[in-house]
Amino acid sequence: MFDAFTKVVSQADARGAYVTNDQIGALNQLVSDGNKRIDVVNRITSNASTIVADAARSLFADQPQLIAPGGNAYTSRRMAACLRDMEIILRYVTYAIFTGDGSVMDDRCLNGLRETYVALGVPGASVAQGVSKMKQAAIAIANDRGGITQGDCSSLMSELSGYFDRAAAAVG
Ligand code: PEB
Repeated sequence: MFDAFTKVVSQADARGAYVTNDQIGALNQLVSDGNKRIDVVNRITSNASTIVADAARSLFADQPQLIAPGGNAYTSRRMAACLRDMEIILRYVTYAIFTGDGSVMDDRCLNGLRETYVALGVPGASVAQGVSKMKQAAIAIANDRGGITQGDCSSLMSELSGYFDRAAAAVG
């Protein structure tokens, strides 16, 4: 499990090299944009249940077979498991955006998840769809220009979007 700093150190160490000026520059930028990053984590974290519930509602509207008898979210037990899974994935996305590195999400959430879903008979493509719906909702909330100091969040938003895409691609 890395963050943006330990990832750079680990890669430099593997090459037996010093950290480069470019790497220092990039990390410096990360520090100076740190408040934006923390605001993003804060906004997603404090709206997590809305993000999950809205994405799930929209997923079930698109794929009503999931909640029909025999579907993978039919019975409250499976529905609860589904909402929980979406919440787990969202939580790991917040860790990734917080640390500026996706390895915690890869190692502790996505690794083997596809195989788990295959074994359970849960449709991975539907989970991926749910993740991409969470992405829309999370970005709308994180990128809301209201009530916050104005600044450029485009690279942060594309980084955030990338973590959701990575999670969706891991199961879809
Ligand atoms: C992954 N999900 C489920 C299970 C596990 C995970 C290990 C089996 C054990 C259980 O039921 O609790 N657990 C989850 C995860 C991590 C972890 C992400 C990461 C660290 O430890 N059903 C749907 C949707 C989808 C869904 C498509 C979007 O219709 C999910 C939500 N996951 C779902 C369902 C089950 C499940 C389990 C329905 C229960 C399957 C079953 O028991 O029939």
